[in-house]
Amino acid sequence: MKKLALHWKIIIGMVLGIIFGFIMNTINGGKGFVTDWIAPFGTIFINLLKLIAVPLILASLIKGISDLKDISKIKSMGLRTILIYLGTTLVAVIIGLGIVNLVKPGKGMPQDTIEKIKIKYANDIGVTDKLAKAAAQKDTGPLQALVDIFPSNIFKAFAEASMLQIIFFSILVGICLLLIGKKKAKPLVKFFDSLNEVVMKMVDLIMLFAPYAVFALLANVIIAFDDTEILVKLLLYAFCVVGGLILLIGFYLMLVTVYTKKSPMWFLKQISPAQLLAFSTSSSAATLPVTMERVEEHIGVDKEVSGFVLPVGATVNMDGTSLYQGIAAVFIMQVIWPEGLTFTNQLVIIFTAVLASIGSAAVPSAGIVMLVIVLESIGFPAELLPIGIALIFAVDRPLDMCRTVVNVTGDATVSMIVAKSLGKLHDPQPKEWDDHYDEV
Ligand code: DAS
Repeated sequence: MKKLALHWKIIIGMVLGIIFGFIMNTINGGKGFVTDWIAPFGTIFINLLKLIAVPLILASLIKGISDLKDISKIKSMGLRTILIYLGTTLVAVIIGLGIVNLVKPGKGMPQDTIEKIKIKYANDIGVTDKLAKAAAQKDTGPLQALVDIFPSNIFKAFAEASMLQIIFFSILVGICLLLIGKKKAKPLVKFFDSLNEVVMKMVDLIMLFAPYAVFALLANVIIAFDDTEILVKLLLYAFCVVGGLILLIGFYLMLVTVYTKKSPMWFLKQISPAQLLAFSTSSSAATLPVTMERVEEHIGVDKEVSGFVLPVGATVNMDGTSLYQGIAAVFIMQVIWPEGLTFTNQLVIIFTAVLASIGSAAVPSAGIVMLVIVLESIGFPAELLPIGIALIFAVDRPLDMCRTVVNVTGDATVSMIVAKSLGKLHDPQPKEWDDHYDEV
């Protein structure tokens, strides 16, 4: 039998994980079995991906920049990346606000449903924890995000996986390697060249484990669902978010087709393993090594572009999250604060959702923490915040999985556009290993 391509193996692992999770939900002690004996394999997989993210960013950025013919390209790449990222995030929020104002999923929610949600979730640790994280983030100064880019100790930045600090350091090293001249730079350039190859090989090896890991991750998500009654009441809201995310993917495919002249179906096929992992892990950061491997080796974006655009994107560009924040903020107001539904407030939501996506961490449920900041920006009553977050909490994990797929797809799209604009998008030459794990 022809060996199955990687994305089919992952899809089979996901489907079996979902079925297994539902079966375990019906068996006495099944949830405990999944938690104790299955879920850890998903955690191991995410740990391995996070393990290689830092060396991968370091090696691909330093190698990429030290290969550049002149430094001016870095400024132009940085400017294009930030401007395109802000543009796609703005489109995302506007799509979200358009849908939620059209469909009005929060209109007429029965009071008894609101009461049930309030009793069940308003004091849930998941909600209070997000409120506390948002409060901590709010207390920082206006330029804290800028200050946080500059590390005082690079080993601390590595230890904490502070993406923007690692990116800053990598760019600084890459530029200095260019400035000291090829002869003096050669030993370090060779080192980072080899490090990049080694880490890319680690991605291949780790991905062999992916189908089994997604089985564990999805089974663990399914056993967490125990509130189908409230989930049904939130379906219209969930459909607004998923519908908006699908429209946003369509927007990306239009950009890929118009700007890079590549087939949108070809693009989706190449990026699909990263999308499937984003869905399974709900973490752009954990998916980053696979996104980089797919974009570089299967889509043909040069390292110096992917090594900059993708880590920056995983950190500051979360279009799926921004779209979700627009919808969630208006949905919550439709249900418990209709007086806040003014045009001005919706303009403020656009502005703060774009900024909030820059502040969101690329980890599961980061979007909810930033949603609190978006709500506070429009003067949402503090005493209603726990109820507001509780309203969307029950259905947030599957929506987080979906919006993470879009975050990753958006980053890959922008990396193609920036590469094309700099003449750094070439026909991919997948390594000989690809037939080993992936016959795309
Ligand atoms: N899970 C986040 C990510 O990793 C997105 C979110 O929480 O909205 O992209």
